[in-house]
Amino acid sequence: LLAAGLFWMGLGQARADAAAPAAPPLAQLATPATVKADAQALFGQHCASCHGAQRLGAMGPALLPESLARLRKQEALKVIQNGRPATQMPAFGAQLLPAEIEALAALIYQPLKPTPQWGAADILASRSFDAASKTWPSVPQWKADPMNLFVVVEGGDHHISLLDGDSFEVIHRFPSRFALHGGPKFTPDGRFVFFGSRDGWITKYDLWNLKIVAEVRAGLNMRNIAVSGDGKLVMAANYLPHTLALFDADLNPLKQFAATTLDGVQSSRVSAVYDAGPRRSFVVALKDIAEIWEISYDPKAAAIYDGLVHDYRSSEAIAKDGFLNIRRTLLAQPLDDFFFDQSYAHVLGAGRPSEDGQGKTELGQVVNLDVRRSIATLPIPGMPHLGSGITFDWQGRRVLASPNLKDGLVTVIDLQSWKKLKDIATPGPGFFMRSHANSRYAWVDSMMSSTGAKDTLTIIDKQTLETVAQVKEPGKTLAHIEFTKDGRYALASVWDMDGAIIVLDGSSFKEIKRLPMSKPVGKYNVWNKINRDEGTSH
Ligand code: DHE
Repeated sequence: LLAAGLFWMGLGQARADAAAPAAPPLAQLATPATVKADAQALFGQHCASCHGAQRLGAMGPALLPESLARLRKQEALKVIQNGRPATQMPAFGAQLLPAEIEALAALIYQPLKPTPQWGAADILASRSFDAASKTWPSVPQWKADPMNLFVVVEGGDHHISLLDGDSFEVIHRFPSRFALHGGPKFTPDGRFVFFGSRDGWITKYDLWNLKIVAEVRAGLNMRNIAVSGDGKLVMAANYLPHTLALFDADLNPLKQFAATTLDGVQSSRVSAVYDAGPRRSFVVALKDIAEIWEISYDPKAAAIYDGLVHDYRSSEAIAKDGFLNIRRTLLAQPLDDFFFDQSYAHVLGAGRPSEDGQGKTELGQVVNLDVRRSIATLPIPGMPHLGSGITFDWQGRRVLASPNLKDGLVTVIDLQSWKKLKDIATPGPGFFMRSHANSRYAWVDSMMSSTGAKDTLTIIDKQTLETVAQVKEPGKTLAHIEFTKDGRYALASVWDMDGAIIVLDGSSFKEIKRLPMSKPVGKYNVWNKINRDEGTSH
């Protein structure tokens, strides 16, 4: 069979599905009870060659409950029936009986027993590395400002486009791993970028030579990756297995951390890992354990670090001084998503309601990483998306503004008193918020709206905290802003299979240019990222 691509393609999928051939009404599909189909045998025959015999993924993505958490069963049936446009997933409607399709769809939501492992040997065996990369020129092999480059993740057909942030022309386009998620991470010189996929693949790409340097599979279901401030280490956060995996800059595996309580009794999915560059540490949120972790790569151990990073697995010296070991802060409840203040001493975090709906996680927490405890609660209603927060100065104080996944509002919080200054109404719940140190305005989407406001970007004046304008793309999902290096232009995504990047003037909000893109889920400006601009995500 051809390589397949069954996976939820993210928000805005409805349109892509509309383009696919119509599925028969689901009521016509026989249930497994009426026709006995051997799902395991069918999987082996039709799916295993691309998705792996164990459903762990191969050329196609993994088909495990963990990776399908966001794909409704009805959608899965449709994809098996009709295939997936713009991917290599073929349609099985003509070859399989409806009951067989149902049986396959049911199978892929069954957890694997025993739970699949992905240990050091698997990680090592998955790694590829282009040894010639050491000889590639250390200057860009293209003409444009390498600092004003945008890396655009096109989720529709799983490609990356590199966009010149001055001419707004595409310099290069190449295929990515399936379903990248989260922000790509850059080395401090802006030369290399690391991408993380939901299936656990990390790709290191040389932006100056337009080639892949190395790849490794860090886990089976991954959340995100972080690159150390010095560009020497890469950390991956996994849901499956319950681990963090550490690599050197060429993706040689260095160490795995089991995500468990200190006594090892309870294990947890890892929600996210971020680099706290100024603290020289990774900070880690755990989904199922009420702890936040800090893992230091502080060069107090510089001699050891620089000399031994490639073979420190054998070095006991490192284990002694806390270097690359877990420092736990105990919390009242787990954090799902968080944000650093400018000093990086504080983590502003929020949980999520538990999956059984019983969890009470309405309030955010402020955790001081030095005193190692929660020092305040944040008065934020709904479900703040703190990971998308931005900071700026307002009337002589530093404030944080965060969108909200549940309510149509942006909450502004004083970063000294931790008090709420204002809720700014937006037409619907938003996912991403952005500004730039040079821009007077902050932009937020309403892409979580269920009442038709997905097409609206709201522009807020950072000085008055008032809404000053809206930009609309009627009937579409308009989301995720990133600014040019100088903060003059804001780039927004039309989140469609035949979508676009729209370049908008950052002051007049007028459209300057439109570039066709395949569901450009996110875009990242090299300069803003490596300089940790206050208006962008970290
Ligand atoms: Fe994301 C970033 C978690 C669903 C697109 N998302 C992140 C990060 C986390 C996260 C922890 C920060 C990673 C980083 O940059 O290092 N995302 C989650 C979820 O928990 C959630 C709600 C559920 C899930 O299925 O994981 C979720 N995310 C989505 C989507 O449905 C989105 C809209 C589409 C998609 O492609 O999956 C989506 N997430 C993004 C994007 C970023 C991101 C584009 C990077 C934002 C940035 O500008 O840095």
